[in-house]
Amino acid sequence: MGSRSLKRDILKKCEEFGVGLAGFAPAERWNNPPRELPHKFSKWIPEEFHPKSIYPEVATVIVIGFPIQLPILETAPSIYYHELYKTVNSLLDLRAYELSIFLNEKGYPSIYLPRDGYATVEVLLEKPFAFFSHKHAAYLAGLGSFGQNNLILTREYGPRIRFTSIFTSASIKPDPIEVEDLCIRCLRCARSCPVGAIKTKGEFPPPIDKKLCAMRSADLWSKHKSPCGICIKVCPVGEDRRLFNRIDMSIYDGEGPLEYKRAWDHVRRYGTF
Ligand code: B12
Ligand code: SF4
Ligand code: SF4
Repeated sequence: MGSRSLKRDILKKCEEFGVGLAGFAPAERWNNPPRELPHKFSKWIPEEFHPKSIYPEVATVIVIGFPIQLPILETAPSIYYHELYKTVNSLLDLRAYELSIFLNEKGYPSIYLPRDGYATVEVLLEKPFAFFSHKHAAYLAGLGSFGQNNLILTREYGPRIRFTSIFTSASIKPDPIEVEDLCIRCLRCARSCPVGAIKTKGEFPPPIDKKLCAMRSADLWSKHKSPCGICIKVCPVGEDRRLFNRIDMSIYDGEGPLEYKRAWDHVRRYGTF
Protein backbone atom coordinates (compact mmCIF):
# COMPACT_ATOMS: atom_id res chain seq x y z
CA MET A 1 0.00 0.00 0.00
CA GLY A 2 1.32 3.49 -0.88
CA SER A 3 2.33 5.94 1.86
CA ARG A 4 -0.39 8.41 0.82
CA SER A 5 -3.29 5.96 0.85
CA LEU A 6 -2.11 4.48 4.19
CA LYS A 7 -2.01 7.98 5.66
CA ARG A 8 -5.52 8.61 4.31
CA ASP A 9 -6.79 5.38 5.92
CA ILE A 10 -5.19 6.26 9.29
CA LEU A 11 -6.68 9.77 9.22
CA LYS A 12 -10.10 8.31 8.37
CA LYS A 13 -9.84 5.99 11.39
CA CYS A 14 -8.80 8.99 13.54
CA GLU A 15 -11.87 10.87 12.36
CA GLU A 16 -14.11 7.88 13.23
CA PHE A 17 -12.49 7.79 16.69
CA GLY A 18 -13.09 11.53 17.28
CA VAL A 19 -9.35 12.28 17.54
CA GLY A 20 -8.84 16.06 17.86
CA LEU A 21 -5.41 16.30 16.21
CA ALA A 22 -3.11 13.82 14.48
CA GLY A 23 0.43 14.29 13.15
CA PHE A 24 3.16 12.20 11.50
CA ALA A 25 6.90 12.51 12.23
CA PRO A 26 9.70 10.42 10.72
CA ALA A 27 11.79 8.81 13.50
CA GLU A 28 14.91 10.54 12.08
CA ARG A 29 13.59 13.89 13.30
CA TRP A 30 14.70 12.93 16.83
CA ASN A 31 18.31 12.43 15.67
CA ASN A 32 18.35 15.43 13.34
CA PRO A 33 15.87 18.01 14.64
CA PRO A 34 14.54 20.02 11.64
CA ARG A 35 16.14 23.44 11.27
CA GLU A 36 12.76 25.19 10.94
CA LEU A 37 11.68 24.28 14.51
CA PRO A 38 10.72 27.54 16.27
CA HIS A 39 12.91 27.04 19.38
CA LYS A 40 16.57 26.49 20.15
CA PHE A 41 17.27 23.99 22.93
CA SER A 42 20.33 24.13 25.17
CA LYS A 43 19.90 20.35 25.67
CA TRP A 44 18.08 18.05 23.25
CA ILE A 45 16.39 14.81 24.35
CA PRO A 46 18.96 12.14 25.34
CA GLU A 47 19.30 9.38 22.73
CA GLU A 48 17.90 6.58 24.89
CA PHE A 49 14.55 8.45 24.82
CA HIS A 50 14.44 8.50 20.97
CA PRO A 51 11.85 6.28 19.26
CA LYS A 52 14.51 4.12 17.57
CA SER A 53 16.15 3.40 20.94
CA ILE A 54 12.81 2.16 22.27
CA TYR A 55 11.57 0.32 19.14
CA PRO A 56 14.38 -0.08 16.57
CA GLU A 57 11.90 -0.99 13.77
CA VAL A 58 10.09 2.37 13.93
CA ALA A 59 10.02 4.51 10.76
CA THR A 60 7.18 6.92 11.66
CA VAL A 61 5.76 8.22 14.92
CA ILE A 62 2.04 8.96 14.74
CA VAL A 63 0.86 11.37 17.43
CA ILE A 64 -2.81 11.71 18.36
CA GLY A 65 -4.43 14.22 20.72
CA PHE A 66 -7.79 14.55 22.48
CA PRO A 67 -8.83 18.01 23.69
CA ILE A 68 -9.66 19.08 27.25
CA GLN A 69 -12.97 20.94 27.27
CA LEU A 70 -12.29 24.42 28.66
CA PRO A 71 -15.48 24.99 30.72
CA ILE A 72 -14.76 21.75 32.64
CA LEU A 73 -11.09 22.63 33.14
CA GLU A 74 -12.21 25.98 34.58
CA THR A 75 -13.61 24.15 37.62
CA ALA A 76 -10.16 22.68 38.44
CA PRO A 77 -9.14 21.52 40.95
CA SER A 78 -12.37 19.52 41.06
CA ILE A 79 -13.82 16.04 40.67
CA TYR A 80 -15.17 17.21 37.30
CA TYR A 81 -11.72 17.89 35.81
CA HIS A 82 -10.38 14.76 37.55
CA GLU A 83 -13.02 12.66 35.74
CA LEU A 84 -12.42 14.40 32.37
CA TYR A 85 -8.68 13.73 32.76
CA LYS A 86 -9.39 10.02 33.34
CA THR A 87 -11.77 9.84 30.36
CA VAL A 88 -9.32 11.52 27.98
CA ASN A 89 -6.48 9.31 29.26
CA SER A 90 -8.53 6.13 28.66
CA LEU A 91 -9.49 7.29 25.17
CA LEU A 92 -5.87 8.06 24.28
CA ASP A 93 -4.65 4.62 25.38
CA LEU A 94 -7.57 2.78 23.77
CA ARG A 95 -7.49 4.58 20.41
CA ALA A 96 -3.69 4.40 20.13
CA TYR A 97 -3.86 0.65 20.82
CA GLU A 98 -6.62 0.21 18.23
CA LEU A 99 -4.67 2.18 15.63
CA SER A 100 -1.60 0.00 16.20
CA ILE A 101 -3.73 -3.14 15.73
CA PHE A 102 -5.22 -1.62 12.55
CA LEU A 103 -1.68 -1.12 11.21
CA ASN A 104 -0.62 -4.63 12.25
CA GLU A 105 -3.57 -6.07 10.34
CA LYS A 106 -2.40 -4.18 7.26
CA GLY A 107 0.99 -5.87 7.61
CA TYR A 108 2.97 -3.05 9.32
CA PRO A 109 4.49 -3.98 12.69
CA SER A 110 3.37 -1.19 15.05
CA ILE A 111 3.05 -0.59 18.80
CA TYR A 112 1.20 1.99 20.88
CA LEU A 113 2.56 3.94 23.85
CA PRO A 114 0.69 4.75 27.06
CA ARG A 115 -0.26 8.42 27.32
CA ASP A 116 1.82 8.85 30.50
CA GLY A 117 3.92 5.91 31.62
CA TYR A 118 4.36 6.31 35.40
CA ALA A 119 2.87 4.34 38.27
CA THR A 120 2.20 7.04 40.88
CA VAL A 121 3.09 10.70 41.49
CA GLU A 122 5.47 9.47 44.22
CA VAL A 123 7.58 7.85 41.48
CA LEU A 124 7.74 11.23 39.69
CA LEU A 125 8.95 12.93 42.87
CA GLU A 126 12.02 10.65 42.65
CA LYS A 127 12.38 10.66 38.85
CA PRO A 128 10.18 13.15 36.97
CA PHE A 129 10.62 11.58 33.52
CA ALA A 130 8.78 9.02 31.45
CA PHE A 131 10.57 6.68 29.02
CA PHE A 132 9.17 8.67 26.07
CA SER A 133 8.00 12.27 25.74
CA HIS A 134 4.76 12.87 23.83
CA LYS A 135 5.35 16.65 24.00
CA HIS A 136 8.46 16.30 21.88
CA ALA A 137 6.66 13.84 19.59
CA ALA A 138 3.78 16.30 19.04
CA TYR A 139 6.34 19.07 18.43
CA LEU A 140 8.24 17.00 15.86
CA ALA A 141 4.96 15.94 14.20
CA GLY A 142 4.10 19.60 13.55
CA LEU A 143 1.18 19.83 15.99
CA GLY A 144 2.37 22.91 17.88
CA SER A 145 5.18 24.79 19.62
CA PHE A 146 6.43 24.99 23.21
CA GLY A 147 5.01 27.61 25.57
CA GLN A 148 6.42 29.36 28.64
CA ASN A 149 4.60 26.65 30.64
CA ASN A 150 6.85 24.03 28.94
CA LEU A 151 3.79 22.45 27.30
CA ILE A 152 2.84 22.16 23.63
CA LEU A 153 0.53 24.93 22.48
CA THR A 154 -1.61 24.12 19.44
CA ARG A 155 -3.48 26.57 17.23
CA GLU A 156 -6.72 24.67 17.84
CA TYR A 157 -6.70 24.06 21.60
CA GLY A 158 -3.70 25.97 22.98
CA PRO A 159 -2.17 23.65 25.64
CA ARG A 160 -5.59 22.09 26.35
CA ILE A 161 -4.87 18.85 24.57
CA ARG A 162 -3.37 15.56 25.75
CA PHE A 163 -1.29 13.35 23.49
CA THR A 164 -0.08 9.85 22.93
CA SER A 165 1.96 8.17 20.19
CA ILE A 166 2.09 5.09 17.98
CA PHE A 167 5.37 3.70 16.65
CA THR A 168 4.97 2.15 13.20
CA SER A 169 7.42 0.50 10.82
CA ALA A 170 5.47 2.02 7.91
CA SER A 171 7.11 4.99 6.18
CA ILE A 172 4.39 7.63 5.99
CA LYS A 173 4.55 11.10 4.43
CA PRO A 174 5.63 13.45 7.25
CA ASP A 175 3.67 16.52 8.31
CA PRO A 176 5.33 19.93 8.10
CA ILE A 177 6.76 21.50 11.27
CA GLU A 178 4.72 24.22 13.00
CA VAL A 179 7.24 26.99 12.40
CA GLU A 180 5.47 29.73 14.36
CA ASP A 181 6.16 30.27 18.06
CA LEU A 182 2.54 30.34 19.30
CA CYS A 183 3.34 31.51 22.85
CA ILE A 184 2.71 35.25 23.24
CA ARG A 185 4.74 35.45 26.50
CA CYS A 186 1.83 36.97 28.44
CA LEU A 187 3.17 35.06 31.50
CA ARG A 188 -0.36 34.31 32.72
CA CYS A 189 0.69 30.68 33.25
CA ALA A 190 3.65 31.67 35.44
CA ARG A 191 1.69 34.26 37.43
CA SER A 192 -1.19 31.86 38.07
CA CYS A 193 0.85 28.84 39.12
CA PRO A 194 0.01 28.40 42.84
CA VAL A 195 3.49 27.03 43.66
CA GLY A 196 5.63 29.26 41.42
CA ALA A 197 6.92 26.33 39.34
CA ILE A 198 7.09 28.22 36.01
CA LYS A 199 10.10 30.43 35.35
CA THR A 200 9.74 33.82 33.67
CA LYS A 201 13.41 34.40 32.87
CA GLY A 202 16.27 32.51 31.21
CA GLU A 203 16.15 30.02 28.36
CA PHE A 204 12.97 29.32 26.37
CA PRO A 205 11.12 27.02 26.79
CA PRO A 206 12.06 27.17 30.47
CA PRO A 207 12.32 23.89 32.37
CA ILE A 208 9.62 23.99 35.05
CA ASP A 209 10.30 23.07 38.67
CA LYS A 210 9.00 19.52 38.29
CA LYS A 211 9.29 18.75 42.00
CA LEU A 212 7.10 21.70 43.06
CA CYS A 213 4.49 20.82 40.42
CA ALA A 214 4.56 17.10 41.26
CA MET A 215 4.18 17.86 45.00
CA ARG A 216 1.07 19.92 44.28
CA SER A 217 -0.22 17.09 42.12
CA ALA A 218 0.41 14.58 44.95
CA ASP A 219 -1.46 16.82 47.40
CA LEU A 220 -4.45 17.16 45.04
CA TRP A 221 -4.35 13.41 44.34
CA SER A 222 -4.74 12.67 48.07
CA LYS A 223 -7.93 14.77 47.92
CA HIS A 224 -9.14 13.06 44.69
CA LYS A 225 -8.97 16.28 42.71
CA SER A 226 -5.74 16.08 40.76
CA PRO A 227 -4.38 17.20 38.37
CA CYS A 228 -3.88 20.92 38.90
CA GLY A 229 -4.06 22.19 35.30
CA ILE A 230 -4.12 25.93 36.09
CA CYS A 231 -1.32 26.71 33.62
CA ILE A 232 -3.37 25.20 30.77
CA LYS A 233 -6.61 26.85 31.89
CA VAL A 234 -5.31 30.43 31.79
CA CYS A 235 -3.41 30.26 28.48
CA PRO A 236 -5.06 32.64 25.98
CA VAL A 237 -3.84 30.67 22.94
CA GLY A 238 -6.30 28.34 21.14
CA GLU A 239 -9.33 28.49 18.87
CA ASP A 240 -11.32 26.59 21.54
CA ARG A 241 -11.66 29.95 23.36
CA ARG A 242 -13.80 31.17 20.47
CA LEU A 243 -16.00 28.07 20.48
CA PHE A 244 -16.66 28.38 24.22
CA ASN A 245 -16.87 32.19 24.14
CA ARG A 246 -13.95 32.57 26.55
CA ILE A 247 -11.97 35.32 24.80
CA ASP A 248 -12.23 37.72 27.75
CA MET A 249 -9.42 36.58 30.03
CA SER A 250 -10.53 38.83 32.90
CA ILE A 251 -12.95 36.09 34.02
CA TYR A 252 -9.89 34.40 35.58
CA ASP A 253 -8.93 37.60 37.44
CA GLY A 254 -12.14 37.69 39.48
CA GLU A 255 -13.77 40.10 37.03
CA GLY A 256 -16.50 39.55 34.44
CA PRO A 257 -19.88 37.81 34.85
CA LEU A 258 -20.42 36.33 38.31
CA GLU A 259 -22.27 33.36 36.82
CA TYR A 260 -18.98 31.63 35.90
CA LYS A 261 -17.49 31.91 39.37
CA ARG A 262 -20.76 30.69 40.91
CA ALA A 263 -20.73 27.63 38.63
CA TRP A 264 -17.08 26.80 39.41
CA ASP A 265 -17.61 27.19 43.17
CA HIS A 266 -20.71 25.00 43.03
CA VAL A 267 -18.87 22.16 41.23
CA ARG A 268 -15.86 22.42 43.59
CA ARG A 269 -18.09 21.97 46.66
CA TYR A 270 -19.09 18.39 45.73
CA GLY A 271 -17.53 14.96 45.32
CA THR A 272 -14.12 15.54 46.97
CA PHE A 273 -12.59 16.64 50.29
C1 B12 B 1 6.51 13.54 34.12
C2 B12 B 1 5.31 14.32 33.68
C3 B12 B 1 4.83 15.34 34.50
C4 B12 B 1 5.51 15.73 35.79
C5 B12 B 1 6.76 16.56 35.47
C6 B12 B 1 6.47 17.77 34.56
C7 B12 B 1 7.34 17.95 33.34
N1 B12 B 1 7.26 19.15 32.76
O1 B12 B 1 8.06 17.06 32.89
C8 B12 B 1 4.38 16.51 36.53
C9 B12 B 1 3.57 15.57 37.42
C10 B12 B 1 4.87 17.63 37.41
C11 B12 B 1 3.49 16.90 35.35
C12 B12 B 1 2.61 17.95 35.39
C13 B12 B 1 1.81 18.32 34.32
N2 B12 B 1 1.61 17.65 33.18
CO1 B12 B 1 2.66 16.14 32.68
N3 B12 B 1 3.62 14.66 32.04
C14 B12 B 1 4.67 14.03 32.46
C15 B12 B 1 5.01 12.90 31.48
C16 B12 B 1 4.47 11.59 32.08
C17 B12 B 1 6.48 12.73 31.13
C18 B12 B 1 7.24 14.01 30.74
C19 B12 B 1 8.63 13.61 30.37
O2 B12 B 1 9.23 12.70 30.90
N4 B12 B 1 9.23 14.21 29.41
C20 B12 B 1 10.54 13.70 28.94
C21 B12 B 1 11.61 14.73 28.75
C22 B12 B 1 12.35 14.35 27.48
O3 B12 B 1 11.10 16.03 28.57
P1 B12 B 1 11.71 17.30 29.32
O4 B12 B 1 11.74 17.03 30.77
O5 B12 B 1 10.96 18.48 28.83
O6 B12 B 1 13.24 17.27 28.80
C23 B12 B 1 13.86 18.37 28.14
C24 B12 B 1 15.03 18.93 28.90
O7 B12 B 1 14.85 18.82 30.28
C25 B12 B 1 16.23 18.13 28.38
N5 B12 B 1 16.87 17.32 29.39
C26 B12 B 1 17.91 17.74 30.06
N6 B12 B 1 18.39 16.82 30.85
C27 B12 B 1 17.60 15.73 30.71
C28 B12 B 1 17.69 14.49 31.33
C29 B12 B 1 16.74 13.52 31.03
C30 B12 B 1 16.81 12.19 31.70
C31 B12 B 1 15.70 13.83 30.08
C32 B12 B 1 14.69 12.82 29.75
C33 B12 B 1 15.65 15.11 29.48
C34 B12 B 1 16.61 16.05 29.80
O8 B12 B 1 15.73 17.35 27.29
C35 B12 B 1 14.50 17.83 26.89
C36 B12 B 1 14.72 18.92 25.87
O9 B12 B 1 13.65 19.78 25.74
C37 B12 B 1 4.22 13.33 30.21
C38 B12 B 1 3.65 12.15 29.40
C39 B12 B 1 4.69 11.61 28.45
N7 B12 B 1 5.02 10.37 28.58
O10 B12 B 1 5.17 12.37 27.63
C40 B12 B 1 3.09 14.20 30.78
C41 B12 B 1 2.69 15.45 29.98
C42 B12 B 1 3.93 16.20 29.58
N8 B12 B 1 1.95 16.23 30.96
C43 B12 B 1 0.98 16.91 30.46
C44 B12 B 1 0.18 17.84 31.19
C45 B12 B 1 -1.00 18.45 30.46
C46 B12 B 1 0.52 18.17 32.52
C47 B12 B 1 -0.19 19.14 33.45
C48 B12 B 1 -0.88 20.35 32.85
C49 B12 B 1 -1.14 18.43 34.42
C50 B12 B 1 -2.51 18.22 33.91
N9 B12 B 1 -2.66 17.10 33.28
O11 B12 B 1 -3.41 18.99 34.08
C51 B12 B 1 0.99 19.57 34.34
C52 B12 B 1 1.75 20.76 33.72
C53 B12 B 1 3.09 20.99 34.25
C54 B12 B 1 3.95 21.80 33.29
N10 B12 B 1 3.70 23.11 33.17
O12 B12 B 1 4.83 21.23 32.65
C55 B12 B 1 0.81 16.62 28.97
C56 B12 B 1 1.26 17.77 28.08
C57 B12 B 1 0.33 18.04 26.91
C58 B12 B 1 0.76 19.28 26.15
N11 B12 B 1 -0.21 19.92 25.53
O13 B12 B 1 1.92 19.62 26.11
C59 B12 B 1 1.66 15.29 28.82
C60 B12 B 1 2.35 15.09 27.48
C61 B12 B 1 0.68 14.12 29.09
C62 B12 B 1 -0.11 13.69 27.86
N12 B12 B 1 -0.21 12.40 27.63
O14 B12 B 1 -0.63 14.53 27.12
N13 B12 B 1 3.73 16.12 34.27
S1 SF4 C 1 0.08 22.18 36.79
FE1 SF4 C 1 -0.33 23.69 38.44
S2 SF4 C 1 1.44 23.50 39.85
FE2 SF4 C 1 2.03 22.53 37.89
S3 SF4 C 1 3.05 24.13 36.72
FE3 SF4 C 1 0.89 24.15 36.09
S4 SF4 C 1 -0.08 25.68 37.45
FE4 SF4 C 1 1.91 25.15 38.37
S1 SF4 D 1 -0.14 31.61 29.25
FE1 SF4 D 1 0.93 33.13 27.96
S2 SF4 D 1 3.12 32.82 28.47
FE2 SF4 D 1 2.02 31.03 29.23
S3 SF4 D 1 2.19 29.52 27.58
FE3 SF4 D 1 0.25 30.62 27.26
S4 SF4 D 1 0.76 32.30 25.87
FE4 SF4 D 1 2.69 31.52 26.70
